[in-house]
Amino acid sequence: MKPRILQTGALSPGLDAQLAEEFDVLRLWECDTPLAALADSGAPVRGIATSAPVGVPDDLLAALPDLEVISCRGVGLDRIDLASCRARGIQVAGTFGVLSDCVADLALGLMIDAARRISEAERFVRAGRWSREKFPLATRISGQRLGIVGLGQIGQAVARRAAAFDMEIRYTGRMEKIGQPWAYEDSLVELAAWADMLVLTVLGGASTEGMVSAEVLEALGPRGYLINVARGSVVDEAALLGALAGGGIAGAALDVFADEPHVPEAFLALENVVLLPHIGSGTKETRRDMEALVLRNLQSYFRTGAVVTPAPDPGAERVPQSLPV
Ligand code: 8YV
Repeated sequence: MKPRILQTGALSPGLDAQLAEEFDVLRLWECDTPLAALADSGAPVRGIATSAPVGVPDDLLAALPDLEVISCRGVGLDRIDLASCRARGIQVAGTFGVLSDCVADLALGLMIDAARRISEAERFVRAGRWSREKFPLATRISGQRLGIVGLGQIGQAVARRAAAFDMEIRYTGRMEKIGQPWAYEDSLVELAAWADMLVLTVLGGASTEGMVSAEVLEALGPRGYLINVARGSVVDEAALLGALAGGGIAGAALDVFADEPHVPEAFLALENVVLLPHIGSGTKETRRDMEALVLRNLQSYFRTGAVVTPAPDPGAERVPQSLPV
């Protein structure tokens, strides 16, 4: 008999089909009343396939007493209660190792875009302004100072790329990483004060919520740029809007927002911010690899009792979630 799993939302036509072939899948997003559907679901639900932006709502987790494994497409597991999974012996897997390059590529793209004003210049040409006006000078990124917040796999991939631009690199995080060539700075405010560009690659969740505060932005200063490819929750968005509108920082480039897919209206009116719809891992190649790993983690669990790419130790890093009513 195929193991019964629950899928929180559509992932991709290919992966959805593969999951349906290997498992007895309860497609939660197609149920009008999800919790009631669980009650009538027949065999006990032993696994979940989900994605990072959806995670596993707390009331869903609580409603699945037989759950053994969660396989998540993505590495940001801040929407899954890892501590309670651990307490219940539920294995949680993310797609670690296959998306770092893509997210780091995008971070570099955003650094260059923000400083060289690429998106703004493109809007300028499209608006037919080139024949009448001069586009203002931008800022060089080669040789500038880069502060990385969170030197995990993605942060390190950003650092390696930035080194090729002769950037001077420092980082901050929960602790100094032994064996890294980059200088560690334990204060985020100090790092921001030193840096020309601050790139966020840190985990989301309670421990990092709002850590890029008005004080950090003030330290970054009127010549500084903020790049966020981590989680919107890491930044105090109201403070960022104020800093961008008032010249407190030079510019920003954001792939993530606190309440996706809603982007605060005030950002749209600003020229000095690049806005993207959370596309860090959004390439055909990386999504293919992520999806293969979502499937492999479930297959491996049901064949051997262990997922392939487990979540690292849980902190209290999560946002409380609930199912839509
Ligand atoms: C998402 C992400 O997985 O890895 C993460 O934490 O946020 C992304 O890669 C992606 O949006 C697809 O769900």
